[in-house]
Amino acid sequence: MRIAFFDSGLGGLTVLSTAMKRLPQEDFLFYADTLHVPYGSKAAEDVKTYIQHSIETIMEEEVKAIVIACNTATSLAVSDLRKKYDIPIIGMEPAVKPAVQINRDTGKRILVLATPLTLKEAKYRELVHRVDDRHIVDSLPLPELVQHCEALNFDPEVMKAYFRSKLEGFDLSQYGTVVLGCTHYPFYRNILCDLLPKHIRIIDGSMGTVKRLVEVLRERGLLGSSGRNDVKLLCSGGSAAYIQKMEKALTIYGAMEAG
Ligand code: DGN
Repeated sequence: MRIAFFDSGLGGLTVLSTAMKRLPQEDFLFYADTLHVPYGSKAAEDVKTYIQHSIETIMEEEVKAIVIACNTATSLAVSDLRKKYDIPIIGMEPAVKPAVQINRDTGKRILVLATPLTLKEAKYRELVHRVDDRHIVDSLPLPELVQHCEALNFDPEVMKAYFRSKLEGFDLSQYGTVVLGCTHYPFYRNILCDLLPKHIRIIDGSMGTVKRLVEVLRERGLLGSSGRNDVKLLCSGGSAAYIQKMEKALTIYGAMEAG
């Protein structure tokens, strides 16, 4: 059986890509709710309905676990989904906890980049409240970045100009870590790396999520040994053009990671 990954669009491919490297003997399914991307600037109740439909579609396939490879969808729906389904459901959250640990003794601040919806949700506020005892976490919504990614806008100069405009007003010398709190954003890691002062470390939640996935599969005796690292790509609306776009994005990200 396959391990399913779900996102509104291309972002979750960054998590899938990490999982494919870590779990070469598994097969995967990736479902993008492309009819409704982006989630991050829509009404929470509408997005919950889209997520529910997407999960129902995924459950029609033979899957043994679902990774909600989307911070926005996790913050809105993961608890309800866990109540409803028996198979393991692994969620994501912005990597605030590791960022606080990294900066515990540096005297530097942390900047979390995410969608407006993720940053607005109680789950995020509770997370920050729980781990940010020294009040060093700031956040910045990037409402346009998911659309840039969906349009495969990876031109370094155009995107650097976008990030510069968003980061205007931040004294970056004060920051030690930037957290990519949306699974679309790691597509821009290299561009951000070029742009940000060299002392800033950029982290995301993929590794932590995949580590949790492996633990859960192991606990439940679900780790595979005969998979071929095969990926089945699906999307709402079933557009062949979007499936091609997903293939292209996965290749772009794989090359970025390798380089
Ligand atoms: N990739 C999603 C996330 O991690 O929040 C955002 C997707 C969206 O539709 N905004």
